[in-house]
Amino acid sequence: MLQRSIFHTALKHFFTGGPETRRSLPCGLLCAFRWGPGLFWHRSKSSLPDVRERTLVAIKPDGVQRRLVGQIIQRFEQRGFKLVGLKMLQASQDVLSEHYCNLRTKPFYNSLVRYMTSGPLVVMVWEGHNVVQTSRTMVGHTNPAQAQAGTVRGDFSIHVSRNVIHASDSVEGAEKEIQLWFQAKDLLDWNCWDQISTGEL
Ligand code: DAT
Ligand code: MG
Repeated sequence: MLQRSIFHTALKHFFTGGPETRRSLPCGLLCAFRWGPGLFWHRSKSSLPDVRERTLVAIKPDGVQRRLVGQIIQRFEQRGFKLVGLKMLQASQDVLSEHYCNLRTKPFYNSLVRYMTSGPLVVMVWEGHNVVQTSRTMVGHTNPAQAQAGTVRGDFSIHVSRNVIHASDSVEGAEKEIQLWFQAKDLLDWNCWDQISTGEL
């Protein structure tokens, strides 16, 4: 229906307009038919800011052992974020000492590294508007005893030394952590079909 009215309007301009119009119209018409109503839908909309923001989320060995991977991924998917990288791995001491470099002097550092190397991790990169801050809210307080119900730590954990999940705490931190855990070629740029309903205003 929309295409038919575009066609009629275009024809009218073709016969009533000048030579310029006659030269450019066939190209415009081709585009209209090629892209259809989607072109016009997109034109009237603008994207949310920072839809390409990314963060690193890791399910720690206790989360994997307790088979919480599916439930945790589901929370991020349901929230509207886009998964752009995912892998399961056994972390090395080297990567962990880089990842937790600001905690090396803490008394719990050695036991933290022992715990983080005790079994596989599931490491992910999630993308979307405000994903860094929103993920931190979804993950909850570092100490699960203080984490709100409804957060991952508040629902699945009782002690700071077994707090199930990691999420980057700033955009700059996320960039560093993503580079540490992933190679650029392992992150996928793909288009979500629900982008228009979740990411455009
Ligand atoms: P977060 O993971 O919320 O960013 P963080 O960066 O301060 O918290 O600490 C990294 C991890 O170190 C945390 O997830 C669990 C562990 N940790 C922090 N404080 C601890 C403590 N007091 N005792 C034992 N482990 C602790
Ligand atoms: Mg941290």
